[in-house]
Amino acid sequence: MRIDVLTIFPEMFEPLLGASMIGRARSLKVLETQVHDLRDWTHDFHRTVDDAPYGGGPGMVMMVEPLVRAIEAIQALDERRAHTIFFTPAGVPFTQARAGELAADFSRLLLVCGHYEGIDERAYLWADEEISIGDYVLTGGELPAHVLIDAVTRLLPGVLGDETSALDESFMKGLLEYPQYTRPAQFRGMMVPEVLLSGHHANIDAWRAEQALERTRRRRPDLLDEGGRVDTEQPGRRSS
Ligand code: 4GS
Repeated sequence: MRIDVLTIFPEMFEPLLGASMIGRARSLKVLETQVHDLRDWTHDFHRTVDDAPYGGGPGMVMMVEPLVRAIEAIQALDERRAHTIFFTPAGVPFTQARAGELAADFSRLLLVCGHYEGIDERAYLWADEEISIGDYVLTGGELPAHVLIDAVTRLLPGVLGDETSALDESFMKGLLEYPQYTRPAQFRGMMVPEVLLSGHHANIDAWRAEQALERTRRRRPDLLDEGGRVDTEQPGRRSS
């Protein structure tokens, strides 16, 4: 997959894109990233990308002209069409299911990071999709872009080892994770649950399933349906 990012803070991307899983995906050539400075598409001496809102009010608005020039120029850098995503609290809430679809359905994404109070409404005509990463207000779309890149990259074929398949494809899909333990077996008087030390795999699987379900009931009942079962009708869940 190729991911292009359009931002006024390109320097925010290089460190995170080089680290951890995303760095590995790039080394493996599973992921290619290109970060673009929106100011490269301004024409004035001060490289202006924002202006005061029509109608008055606080703050500044991101101008449509540099944004659209940039999007069209970046589109033309590759023959694959880039599925273009804008980040805004007014977007569709981002989910694991959407991350999976983006990883599976597109070979190229263009992530547009807004700043200031907002983006000139006319620029949204160039968005294929508007995504929100949660109900809070950030200073810019850069952190949402990082969140999306991280969530999508780990789902690209070959990026993770065995780790994913076991957990993500299991009967515990749609539930919170069961509690995990590693050595030592006793820490300050706290024991690892006996069943995990037993080596009895059927019992261990049953215990984990029960724990995942119980934890989901207590902490995230919204993920379950009326009967307290995994809700396959959840908007964020994939039915397949
Ligand atoms: C989000 C969010 C966000 C909104 C960007 C105010 C700067 C800011 N974007 N999910 N202008 N939450 N964007 O807070 O996606």
